[in-house]
Amino acid sequence: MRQATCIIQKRLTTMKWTTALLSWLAAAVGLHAQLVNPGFENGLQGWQTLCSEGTGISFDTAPYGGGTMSARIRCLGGEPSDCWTQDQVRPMIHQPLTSAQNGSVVHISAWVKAEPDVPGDEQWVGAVLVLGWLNGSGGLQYASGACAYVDFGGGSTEWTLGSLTCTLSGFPTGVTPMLFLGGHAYNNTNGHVLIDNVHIALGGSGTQLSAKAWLDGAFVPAQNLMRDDLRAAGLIPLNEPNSAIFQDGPGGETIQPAVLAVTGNNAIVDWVRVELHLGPYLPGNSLLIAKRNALIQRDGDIVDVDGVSPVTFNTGPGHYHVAVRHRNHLPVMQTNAILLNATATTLDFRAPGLSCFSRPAPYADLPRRTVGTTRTLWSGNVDQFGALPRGIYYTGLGNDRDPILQAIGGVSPTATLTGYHRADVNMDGVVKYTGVNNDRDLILQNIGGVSPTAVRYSQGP
Ligand SMILES: [Ca+2]
Ligand SMILES: [Ca+2]
Ligand SMILES: [Ca+2]
Repeated sequence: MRQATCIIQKRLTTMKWTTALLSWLAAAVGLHAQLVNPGFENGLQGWQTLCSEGTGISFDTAPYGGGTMSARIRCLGGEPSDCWTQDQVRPMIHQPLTSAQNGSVVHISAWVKAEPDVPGDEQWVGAVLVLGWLNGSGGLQYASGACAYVDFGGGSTEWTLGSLTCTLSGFPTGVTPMLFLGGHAYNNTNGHVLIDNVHIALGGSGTQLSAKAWLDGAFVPAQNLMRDDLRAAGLIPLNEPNSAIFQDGPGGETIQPAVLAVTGNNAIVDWVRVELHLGPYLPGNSLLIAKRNALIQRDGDIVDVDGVSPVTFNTGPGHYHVAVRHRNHLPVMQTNAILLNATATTLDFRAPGLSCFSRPAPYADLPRRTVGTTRTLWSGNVDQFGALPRGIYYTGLGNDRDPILQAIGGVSPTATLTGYHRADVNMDGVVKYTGVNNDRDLILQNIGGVSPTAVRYSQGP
């Protein structure tokens, strides 16, 4: 077995210009764990390479959600000598890992695809990731350990998610940790690796977010507020209900009773879940880095368990996709990863201009509901699991309507039930199947209002 070599070419910028740009960006926006041009939409801008001009990187079509371009790196193709470095590490593209140091936990994800020259050889073609540094003569160097030299996905002609979480160690004093990416072909194969959407986050704590959203079930357009009937009736639990509903953990967030005494625009409507994801190009196929069970106010502010502060996550700075979940709404996730750190960033899921994930056909659907000039999370997802693909169903096995009838006893459709229940779609504290303000009609309305077999597909993670 011999190793093949991938060669790359810096195409759009000179090294000096790239370095100047990085320095300027770092100063301008307080760069932390942020890669420049992580999706190769500007070619190799922001990326550096050890190779000379004229070698083999090109650009190819991107995966769904990856923009229009990906980096396509040649393996085994007439490599110039300066593309070789010590230890036979093949040439790679690289960027500094701003803010990272020994002891830093690093989460990295990227989309990877193998393109073997001979069909069927894809199992031997994959991406390689190195966390290292440039030595005194400008060559690649790396320490041993989990963060050093990693096979990073590929092996398939389909786009797949490569990911790594590790702790940096062995970096000499004074060097800048660098992320290097390239390809690797084994077993006498030739080909390319395609790479896109390289995302990075650092571990730690204290990352903050000020998100805003509307829950459609509680939203009252005439008031431009959500109703807080659950709070007013004393029905909101002091312990987060989400971990049991979403069947994950650890959760355990609690609130003090005084938080639920606040009235007016900042009154608490309910619990929600906010999640930080890395590297998705399809909903349901991303890497969950951190989550927090939080509260949502009548005016849409999503706040931490004190009822007023931005939500704080148990992770460090990074380039995240933010998702919001609620126990009887469809989740939503924004498309363009944003930089989050210890200074709260605002993200408004009510804004029409915010791009949110949608699946490719045949499960493409509006990720949010349009209400006048604003956007809400779709209500009526009473059963968060149920029928597949996940979504809001009115009929069939695992639909979201039957749980309403079951909640009120399953016999008399005119019965009602007071309390904190997922079947209470409009969040007024009463589960109701027929009559004025019932919870069933909203489901029919949200699947389109015409055909009861229509489905509103979930576009969330
Ligand atoms: Ca791209
Ligand atoms: Ca459902
Ligand atoms: Ca209700």
